[in-house]
Amino acid sequence: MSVFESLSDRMNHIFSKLRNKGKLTELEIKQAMREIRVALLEADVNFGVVKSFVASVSEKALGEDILKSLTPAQQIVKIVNDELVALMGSKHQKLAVSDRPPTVYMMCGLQGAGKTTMCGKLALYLRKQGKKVLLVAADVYRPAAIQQLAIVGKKVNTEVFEMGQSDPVMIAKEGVKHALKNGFDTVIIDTAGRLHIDENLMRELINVKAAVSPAEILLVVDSMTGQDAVTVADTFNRELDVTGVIMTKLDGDTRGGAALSIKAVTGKPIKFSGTGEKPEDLEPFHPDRMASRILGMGDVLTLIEKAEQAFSKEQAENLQKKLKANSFTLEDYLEQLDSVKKMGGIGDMMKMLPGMAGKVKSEDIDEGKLMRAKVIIQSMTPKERRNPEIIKGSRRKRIAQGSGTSIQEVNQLLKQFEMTREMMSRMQKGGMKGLRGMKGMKGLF
Ligand SMILES: Nc1nc2c(ncn2[C@@H]2O[C@H](COP(=O)(O)OP(=O)(O)O)[C@@H](O)[C@H]2O)c(=O)[nH]1
Ligand SMILES: [Mg+2]
Repeated sequence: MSVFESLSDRMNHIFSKLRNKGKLTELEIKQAMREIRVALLEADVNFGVVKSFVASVSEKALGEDILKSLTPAQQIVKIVNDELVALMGSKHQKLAVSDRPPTVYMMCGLQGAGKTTMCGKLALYLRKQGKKVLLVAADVYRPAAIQQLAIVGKKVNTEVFEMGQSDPVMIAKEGVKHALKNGFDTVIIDTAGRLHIDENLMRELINVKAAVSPAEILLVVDSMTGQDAVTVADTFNRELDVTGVIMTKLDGDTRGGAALSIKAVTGKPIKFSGTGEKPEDLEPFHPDRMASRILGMGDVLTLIEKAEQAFSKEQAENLQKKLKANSFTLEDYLEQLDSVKKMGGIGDMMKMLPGMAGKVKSEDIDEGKLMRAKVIIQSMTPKERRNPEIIKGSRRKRIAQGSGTSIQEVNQLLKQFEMTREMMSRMQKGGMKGLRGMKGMKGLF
């Protein structure tokens, strides 16, 4: 399951009912608005947010031009889309950068929200943009927390500044000094959390803030905690005047209520989301792309960005040449399967394709199948991999035996390969549009 999956399902259902009707009466539109309201509440969106959202969509949807229009359903989808985008903050908000280096980002949030993990993700993200990043360990209450940041830093090849369990305010200051002296242009400060908001914690954070004047105070909240995350965000924001929110564990949040409520409740934008435990599992938060996902229109831009990260440039160019020459082989397919794995698995990818969000369920996607596909291809001779058409009956049997699979599975893999080849050559010619109308995408993997 991924974030917004159930909301996306509901929305799709509501809109497909509208589409089937053609012209709409006022009553039918009102009924749809009620259904949207229920869908949002079930997605755990803040009650007040739902109320004003539905009021605003209703007002526009019940306008004269929609009632008279020949394609009212489409126009209502557009209205809902625009309102969702506005609700989540309209545009992607980039991280601020200080005029005078170093730029300091201070993380805050409750214990377990994902601050330390996010420090590593941000460090990696910023390093890829050419920044020289220093991590500072200012969560001093547990020795394990400093150790954890040290491990995170090592994973992403980033220096960690620590002074053991001394005063967090002093550590933050010394960290910034260390950055200045050693040519780091960006400092990320990891701070302590508590299980609940408490006064001492807030005071400490306020002191750290005063000591280092951060360019951003980034509040990390766990999206799986739903409306609690919204309350926490509201409180932290009142005390600390944060500059942005980072929603973690979006991969485990099927409802998305917090992501949809936080901007409206706190007035502060979501800047990033965390989508897994690995350092690469970070996505800049784009309200328009999120709205697209909710409405089942896919998020091709994020997909392309992920692909760019996973495939090297040469790999992509090579692939293009092969597709043009029609010489895409099972060897290339094997390479592709590996890249797909790097991109975070097939399930997440497929859901970003237009029209697939409501159709592909996580349960449908069997990552084990991906592994078996690899084993099957590895059991073929190089000649077979390059000329899949020679793989007939006896060869199929040998391959099945060699890979510990069945002939059916070998057949299936060859069929998938053919389909992938077709899909890619269609994309090559007509972009994503070329995929429309292509049958059997669902069974692809
Ligand atoms: N699935 C998932 N787990 C995450 C994500 N971010 C953090 N975690 C996990 O959440 C737990 C707490 O994270 P940590 O960074 O130690 O939280 P902190 O107490 O705020 O520093 C760890 O087990 C992380 O691996 C995320 O985006 N997705
Ligand atoms: Mg931590």
